[in-house]
Amino acid sequence: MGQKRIAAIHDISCFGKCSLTVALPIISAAGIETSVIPTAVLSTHTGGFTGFTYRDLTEDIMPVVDHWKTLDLAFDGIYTGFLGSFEQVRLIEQTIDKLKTEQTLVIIDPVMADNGKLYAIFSEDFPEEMARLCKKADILVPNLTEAALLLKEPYMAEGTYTQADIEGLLRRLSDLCSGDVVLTGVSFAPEKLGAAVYERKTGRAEYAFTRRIDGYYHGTGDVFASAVTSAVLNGFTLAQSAAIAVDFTAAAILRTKQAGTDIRFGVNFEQEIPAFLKALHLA
Ligand code: PXL
Repeated sequence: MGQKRIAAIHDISCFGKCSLTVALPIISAAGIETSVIPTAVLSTHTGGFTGFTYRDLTEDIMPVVDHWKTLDLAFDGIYTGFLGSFEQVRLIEQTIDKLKTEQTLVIIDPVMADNGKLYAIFSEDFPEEMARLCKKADILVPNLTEAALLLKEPYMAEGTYTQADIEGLLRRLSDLCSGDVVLTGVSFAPEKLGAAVYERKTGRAEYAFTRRIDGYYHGTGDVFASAVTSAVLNGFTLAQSAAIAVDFTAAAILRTKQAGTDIRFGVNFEQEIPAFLKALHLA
């Protein structure tokens, strides 16, 4: 069987483990060739650090795509995350149009917000732009804050929503993208946290929960979405993929918490890769 290939389109945050420094090792470890389009190079991610450098690579995106087009490359997946500007969002829409074929699964993590708040670097009109890109997703992977912003609905804080609320949100997100949805940060009980999955073809919602580990660790959304991407491209159902990704992410967070690491420094997903590969039946 031929090896699967994806294009991962994110920034490189040189320190702090998120975006490409997470996507590349995780998806590669899962046996998938991971081509990259770096959208920017930062000294660190923007979550909790000040004074970080930011080298914008917007001008390089389309020349990379156009060169790839001359090579007749086929992609089984296109996976996008953090995008730094309106222009980048538009260029990634064009990139998907150029690189996607019938076999390509488009996975979009609309990175822009958490805990009820838009990240400070984005303007209030950014979510509308991101919502347009999300229409191209076969699998959309937002958290609850991003879901609310994409749908222009009030954010539902934990403890204020029911299962019916979540399932309504899943359906509206699926209508937005005409695809499947994995919604992260869902909790119906204080000691459990996880993801809700909606497959458009069955119209059914499923859940994957794990024991909650207190503390907000940076980059966990990228670890999760990279793991979902890895599992789906290895042939697992979306619900199975979400369960594998929830377990992998939670194990990495627990290991990091036990080590007492600064929450800005990212999670120790590297030492959970052997268990992740076992869950994927690759080891
Ligand atoms: O983890 C998402 C992410 C990716 N890249 C950059 C970020 C963030 C979140 O803040 O700042 C540069």
